Order: sequence, then C-alpha cells, then structure tokens
Amino acid sequence: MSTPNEPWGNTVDVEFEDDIAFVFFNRPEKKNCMSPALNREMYATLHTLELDERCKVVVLTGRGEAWSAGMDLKEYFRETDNKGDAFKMHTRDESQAWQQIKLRFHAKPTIAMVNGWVFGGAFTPLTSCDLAISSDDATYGVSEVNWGIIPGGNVTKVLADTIGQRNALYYIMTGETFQGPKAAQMGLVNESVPADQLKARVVELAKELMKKDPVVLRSAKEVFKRIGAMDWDTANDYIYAKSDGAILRSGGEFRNGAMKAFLDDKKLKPGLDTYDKEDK
Ligand code: ACO
Ligand code: V55
Repeated sequence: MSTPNEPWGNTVDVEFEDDIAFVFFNRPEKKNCMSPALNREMYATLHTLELDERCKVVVLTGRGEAWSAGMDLKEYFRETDNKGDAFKMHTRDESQAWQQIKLRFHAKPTIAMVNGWVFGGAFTPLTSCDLAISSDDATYGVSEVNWGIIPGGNVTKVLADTIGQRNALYYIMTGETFQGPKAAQMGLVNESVPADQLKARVVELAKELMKKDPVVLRSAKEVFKRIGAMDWDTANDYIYAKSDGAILRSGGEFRNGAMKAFLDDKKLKPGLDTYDKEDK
C-alpha cells in the first residue's frame, strides 16, 4: 500500500531487492502508456528514492508486456486538447519534469531494463536512464508519424544525440519497428540479451556500479550530461569545479584509500579493478 512517505503504489510500483529499487511502469492493461497521473507519480517516486537508503541503483522497467507504449493518447493528448492552454502546458511540464529533469539527473545511477514495447514518448525516459539493457524480444518504434504528429517531448533530440542522423531519420520518417539487437547495434541501449537473462544482467551491472564512490558516480554522469551544450573552455573549467566538488562532498576517503592501495601497499591495480573500501 502507498503511504505518505511512499508515493508509489498505483500507476507506478517499486520493489526493493539487493539494494536496487526496481521502479515499474504499472499500467500493464494499458501497455504502461504515460498518463498525467503516471507522470506525477513517477516524479514523486523518483524524488523520494533519491533519499531512500534501500535504493543504491534505480532500475526502470515495466509490468507485463510493455516497457512503455509512450504517451497516453487518450488522457495525455485527446483529453487535454479542450481543457485550455494552461492545462495542456501544465500537463507537459509534469511529463518533462520526471523524464528530462528528475530521471536524467537522478542522484542514483539509473538503468533502463527494457522488457517489452517502447514507443514514441518512451524514448525520452529510456535515454534519460544512464544505462540501458534490452531484452532481445523488446520491440521499439518511433511511431508518432504513424498517427500524425512529429516526435515531441524531446524524442527527436534524444534520438539525434544517441543514434545519429541516418538511423534517427529512418525511424522518425518510417515509424517502422525494430528489436533489442538493433537497438544495441545503434547505441540506443548498451546491450541486448535473451529475455531470460535480462534481470540477471541488470543486477550484475547494478552491483558493479555499487562498488564505486556514489558521490563521484553522480558527478561523473552529471558532467557528461551537461557538457554537450558547453564550449571547450567552459567544459574544462566546469569539469575541474565538479571534480573538486565531488572530492569535497565525498570526503575523498575512497580516492585516498585507493591511491594508498595502489602506490604504497601495491595491492590494487586501478586499471583493472575497483578499489574495495572494506579491504583496508
Ligand atoms: N495510449 C493510450 N492507450 C494505449 C496506448 C497509448 N499509447 N498504448 C496502448 N493503449 C491501450 C489500448 O488502447 C488498449 O486499451 P483498451 O483495453 O482500453 O482498449 C490497451 O492499452 C491494450 O492495448 P492493445 O492495443 O489492445 O494491445 P496490443 O497488444 O494489441 O498492442 C501495442 C500493443 C502495439 C503497444 C498497441 O497498443 C499500440 O500500438 N499502442 C500505441 C503505441 C504508440 O504509438 N504510442 C504512442 C507513441 S507517440 C507518443 O508517445 C507521443
Ligand atoms: C511526445 C510528444 C509530446 C509530448 C511528449 O512524441 C511526448 C512524443 C507533442 O507533445 O508532450
């Protein structure tokens, strides 16, 4: 049941396992398409998980056959068409808030675990996740053109940034579907694996991320996501500032311990292994 401290439980669900929060799009009967209510619940859920100690990594996945079939054509488009501009813009903001701000810059590492259908607007949360592992049998489609709109919600932007002009325009203009292996080949996801290995591979990856200094991991991804819009000199200065900031905020214990293990104790090869902070 959902409680005031746990804002999920309706259109979004959360399961904790192995220090991972599995966050589910939870409208399986609607192929997990994103309604205004889901967008609000997803924001509240992700925001809450930033401070939840049971969550060291967020895995975003879907209940049932879909990851997410995109925006809800009925509740997000048709039913907001006649409610006035202010309402429409408010609804859009709620979608952008969780997909492009909260998820993209989430305090914890995020992995998309793509279990099924991914259409249209779902490409935005997909690419907002730091990493993505797909099931081979997941089906993707930039289907907007099939029903008469251009890809909005920054779908075109995220496709240009991930799969490049040739692939992006092909799928934007044809609306054809493709499967997990093609998604991996284009760089839309990191890997595609057989459905029965999907969760195990995601858990393995999450555990690798958990070995790192979380403050450093957060700064590293934030820097990557922000520098695209910067010129060379600004990026360099920003990266130094974030680098110093991360050491200050983390206390530098991990970094200094690792240097000692490598330079003094000769028991770590940081090129080959992650420093184990328990192994002093
Ligand atoms: N918006 C609203 N309702 C949806 C959506 C959606 N994006 N996707 C699925 N549903 C609903 C269906 O209307 C249906 O509702 P009902 O049971 O009340 O009739 C229910 O989910 C189940 O869907 P079916 O179509 O019956 O399931 P099926 O397995 O035959 O097909 C598929 C699945 C291929 C995902 C199909 O539902 C579909 O094409 N969905 C739309 C995908 C899409 O183009 N999304 C929009 C992208 S553009 C954007 O996001 C801006
Ligand atoms: C999409 C379109 C939108 C939106 C969110 O194409 C996603 C996907 C046209 O508005 O607000």
